[in-house]
Amino acid sequence: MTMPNVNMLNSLAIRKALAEADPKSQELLNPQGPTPLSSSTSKHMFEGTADKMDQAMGLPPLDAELLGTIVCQHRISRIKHGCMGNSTVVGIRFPNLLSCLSIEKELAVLADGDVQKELILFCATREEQETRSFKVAGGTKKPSGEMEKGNANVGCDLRKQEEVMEVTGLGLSNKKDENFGEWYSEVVLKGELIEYHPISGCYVLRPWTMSIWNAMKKFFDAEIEKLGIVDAKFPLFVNSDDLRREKDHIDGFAPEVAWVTKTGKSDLEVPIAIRPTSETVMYPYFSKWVREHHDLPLKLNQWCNVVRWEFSNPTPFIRSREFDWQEGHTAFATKEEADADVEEILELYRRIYEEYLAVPVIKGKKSELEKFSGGLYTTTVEAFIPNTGRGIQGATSHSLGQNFAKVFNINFQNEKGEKAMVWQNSWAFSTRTIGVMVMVHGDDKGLVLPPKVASAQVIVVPVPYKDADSREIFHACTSTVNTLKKAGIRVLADFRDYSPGWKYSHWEMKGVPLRIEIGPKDLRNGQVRVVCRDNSAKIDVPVANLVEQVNQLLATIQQRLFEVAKQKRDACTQIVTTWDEFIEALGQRKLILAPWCDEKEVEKVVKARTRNEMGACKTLCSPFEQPKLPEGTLCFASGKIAKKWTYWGRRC
Ligand code: 87F
Repeated sequence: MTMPNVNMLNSLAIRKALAEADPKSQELLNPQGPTPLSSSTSKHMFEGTADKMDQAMGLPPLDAELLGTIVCQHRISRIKHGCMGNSTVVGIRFPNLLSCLSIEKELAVLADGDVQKELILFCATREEQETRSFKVAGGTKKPSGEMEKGNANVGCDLRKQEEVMEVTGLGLSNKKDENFGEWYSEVVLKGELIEYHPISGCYVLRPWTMSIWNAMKKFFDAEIEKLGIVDAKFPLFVNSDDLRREKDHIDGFAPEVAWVTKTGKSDLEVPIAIRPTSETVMYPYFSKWVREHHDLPLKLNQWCNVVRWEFSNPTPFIRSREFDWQEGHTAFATKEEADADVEEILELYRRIYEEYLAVPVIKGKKSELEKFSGGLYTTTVEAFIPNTGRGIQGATSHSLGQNFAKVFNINFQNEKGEKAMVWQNSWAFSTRTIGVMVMVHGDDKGLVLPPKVASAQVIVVPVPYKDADSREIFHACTSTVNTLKKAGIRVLADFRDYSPGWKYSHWEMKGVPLRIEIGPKDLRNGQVRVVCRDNSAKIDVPVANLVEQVNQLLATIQQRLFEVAKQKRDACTQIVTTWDEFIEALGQRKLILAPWCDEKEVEKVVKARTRNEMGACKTLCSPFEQPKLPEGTLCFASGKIAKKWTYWGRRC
């Protein structure tokens, strides 16, 4: 017997079932009136067959009235109908979750997003052996203000799709090259990195994120300990007088500071700021603790969250109103020591990006316009996102000079017995690192995690076959997990009652670097099949060499991710020497390297002249590694003598 067209059949069968149960529901599903039912969808066609299948699968009988039978994904299902408050309820028995997807989409379309016409689908699956419910209309709305421009945000529709796809493992609905912003939103949500929160710009960081963050934290903690930097914890709140003490510092940032103005029903006499950064929280204590040269250097680090009330489009990890970071604050007796600290920390940031996240960065110095206004100079690691053609500041290490020391009276008696002011630095990297990593490596199947930061480096999936002994396969999986664990490899096995294909998609979405599949043939041959997440390469590995080969493959993936990302970035880099070349390269979304006179006013002019719908072009940094600048080379923008090569681009 040939199966009728699945989509058409779903629609017709639902209409028929609902019409029979409740004439009003026909209106709901088809405002134009009833749809004639083709003979192939006759209610009686499959009668009895579904019950037999249920029995064979050991499913309990459905206790609602049987209204119809449909064919979905070549499987036989049963449809039931009822009411729940304002909602129309459709109960469908499916043998598996996959078969539920097409019908659910159909219902979503018919319900047309109208909450009054909310449809709830109940689906008993073979995998779950229980009823699941999906809202196919209405759904949880994202906080307002996160839907604009359809860029890095997810709306109701996406949320709805997500509910469907999460259980079906069918993957992403946006492609990285076609719809980058939406692709990113989907990946961070479905990769189980974040969850949305009702307050716009705030996100739940899920365990999958925190393990990435903790891998970086572990590295950084060990390195700063070697440098004699110690941890401290300062309060979340800033006294408003302290916040305003360093005027240069706070002026430009004031609109982003969040204030506590009330407790319960009473207004606070003096509002309290929530830390956007901790200079003004910490430095009154620096002033107290530093008395003479033996108290120096003072080198503190704190891991904490900060709040900056951003007004531009919030994007998970990249631009959020609350984020986690480490902030380091150091004070020295001499400028030389302070300069060395700025450099040492910047090198650690480079290593986090390049060695852990496999993201190439450029180390350099910020222009006067782009530096932290409260400091002397700012150094940075700059990343680039080829898909958007935008640069992104990865982490910064600032020389504060003596600006804050003056304002907060951080003085000491030097070796000669004279009064002197300290030299200070501050530096930070934040959870933005994770967003950059996702943007650089993710693909159309989801996250791609570098092995060094992946919570699970290997996922083991049993692939049982009908006639084969599944117990033996499960046993081989467990022993694979134990062997790898013993060798210090982070490994999980997925023994859930889903199909292997579903599990593949699920763990690909979550970006696990290696998948090990074990089926009957592998058992017979004393091997396992290893699949690389980044390039889909498949390798049969003898069980005897497992640990060695897995370690090797993880190292290869780590390296390959970096190399591929670097090649892509380099392919987007354009050297220009004239204004016309500059504008052309900007239009092509390039990372631009140009000879520059290093004048603040000239940067302002370039920014103004490139301000269009894509956003103004800024300096990203002047790289420490400077290409040769032949004498007499002119600035691409002003025509004056160029002082240095500088990277320019639009910013994320
Ligand atoms: C927003 C509101 C208030 C950035 C802000 O980069 C103040 C600020 O001071 C602010 N946004 N900044 C600059 C932060 C400088 C700095 N502080 C410690 C760092 C690294 C670590």
